[in-house]
Amino acid sequence: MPTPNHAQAAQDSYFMMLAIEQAKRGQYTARPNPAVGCVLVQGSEVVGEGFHPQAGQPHAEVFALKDAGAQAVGATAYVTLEPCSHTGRTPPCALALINAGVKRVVIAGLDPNPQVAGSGVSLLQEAGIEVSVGILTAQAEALNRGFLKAMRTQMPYVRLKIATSLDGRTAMATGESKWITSPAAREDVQQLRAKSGAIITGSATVISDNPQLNVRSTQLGVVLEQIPTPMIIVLDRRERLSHDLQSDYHLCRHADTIYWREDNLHELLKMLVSKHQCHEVLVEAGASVAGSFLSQQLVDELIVYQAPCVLGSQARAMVDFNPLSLAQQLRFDYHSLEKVGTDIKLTLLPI
Ligand code: AOF
Ligand code: ZN
Repeated sequence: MPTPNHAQAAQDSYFMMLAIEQAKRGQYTARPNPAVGCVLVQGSEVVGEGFHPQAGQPHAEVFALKDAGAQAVGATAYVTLEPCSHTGRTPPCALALINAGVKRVVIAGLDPNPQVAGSGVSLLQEAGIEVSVGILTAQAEALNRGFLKAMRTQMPYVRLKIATSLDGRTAMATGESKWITSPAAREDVQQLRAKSGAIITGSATVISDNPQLNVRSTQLGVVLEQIPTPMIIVLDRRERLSHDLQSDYHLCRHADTIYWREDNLHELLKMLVSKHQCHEVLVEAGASVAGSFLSQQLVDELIVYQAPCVLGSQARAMVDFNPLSLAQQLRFDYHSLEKVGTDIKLTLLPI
């Protein structure tokens, strides 16, 4: 027989899992705000659910309270992020929970936003509400890698995506690369783009592939119009895409394309957070850009879609990077491995 404490821990994890499922509903649309979910529970019954759909709209707690109505009195609230204590685009959620008569609040993790950062918890506790923090923290945080990193470090969370052959090649020597990976793998990339505030590419990729780099999937579970369009950053140090040439390419007709003509990628990333609130950034480019990001240790997550084909030793390598000895190698941890269509998707974390 589990002790009452174990029973409560199991119940807390279960309802937090439901709150995380709610949060996921906002994962492509809430930015630059975090994706947050909330579930209200009376005894062992869910009486209200909500998530934060879009910046400017009410927060998760407000939707859940509205859903519960009078049943919020005496309920336990499960929230995937510390309820806010500030008046931003919307009034403080901690106050809404207090005013609704919620008895206990269970929180996955604190909100590192300096305007909140523990003061949501204090506000609740001062009102006599029991607060528990730290339930399924890792799972909840996985939904908001960019928001959390940006709030803590003013740098975005950077994903580098590369599509390769089994022998790690990304194109033939001629540049021909359409297509190495399967349609299912390319569809999977749509999720990465949809999460990103900005997509970074290089002028060489624009010139050789004329990519669209847009979000166009109808399989994301949300209406496309609700997904904020990612900004496009073209790294163009050598000004290969002069003003005259720009209109020849898909990307250049995109309203939010920035041509970055300086060399400092760290500055670019910092600027994307401070000026544009881009908390998650996706790099989709060629070997030279990939090499720059990796060797400057600017990558948080490397995603490799690997197709089961061999392109041979004349084909292009996946990263321009020439270590002088084995000691200078780039190394990663395998985080996950998944079959996507006929390919595999490797997610790696640099060490
Ligand atoms: C919550 N519940 O569902 C979310 C929170 O400008 P606002 O009013 O939308 O506030 C945005 C900030 O509120 C955001 O930066 C983050 O700190 C917090 N997000 N808080 O209590 C929610 N989305
Ligand atoms: Zn709030």
